[in-house]
Amino acid sequence: MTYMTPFTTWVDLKDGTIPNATMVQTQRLSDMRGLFADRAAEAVLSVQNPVIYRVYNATNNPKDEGQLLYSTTVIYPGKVGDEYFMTKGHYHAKGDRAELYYCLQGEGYLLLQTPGGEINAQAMAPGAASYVPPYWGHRTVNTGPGNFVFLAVFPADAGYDYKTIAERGFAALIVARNGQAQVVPNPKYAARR
Ligand code: S6P
Ligand code: ZN
Repeated sequence: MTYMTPFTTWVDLKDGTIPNATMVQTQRLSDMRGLFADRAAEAVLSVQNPVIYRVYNATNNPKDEGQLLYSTTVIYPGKVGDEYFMTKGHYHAKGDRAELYYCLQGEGYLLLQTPGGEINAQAMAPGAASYVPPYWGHRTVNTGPGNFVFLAVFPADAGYDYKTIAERGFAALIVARNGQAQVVPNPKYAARR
């Protein structure tokens, strides 16, 4: 038996970055084509092509059963039309793998849905430890004026299914109505038949 060496990764609490990240993924509007509901607003903003969020991966742990991965996500403030900046959203490729999100900065929502289209929205602010149970698709949304930052811890073999959400969307959107964040039904959601 060879034992893996324990280690510590530091998160910069000022901004949620991981200075020694093993990988940083930058997602611009152009990487999220068709995910925001308002296509006309998307087209206007695509000239600027803003960075919507970054993911700072903390480890290179092997993607084996029993291992964990963790990362921070920084979602920048902004809207496409009246829909707040958000992550792409995914189901885990191994659907039974759960996940924990711990909010470090800002305000936003963890938006979840079952494969059948049941929606759940968890409000998050610093200190919120929000649980993604097995089988729930999940996306995070920045509804605040500053960055929204959280730490995610998940089984290393969870994997990603982005296709289902790219094809069907989420059953709900989080939009600004009179300056307030509201969870509203997505008229374009393609329910499973
Ligand atoms: C991974 C975990 C997060 C997200 C990240 C970006 O299981 O849920 O680290 O990957 O918040 O979201 P997305 O939908 O682009 O992967
Ligand atoms: Zn996940």
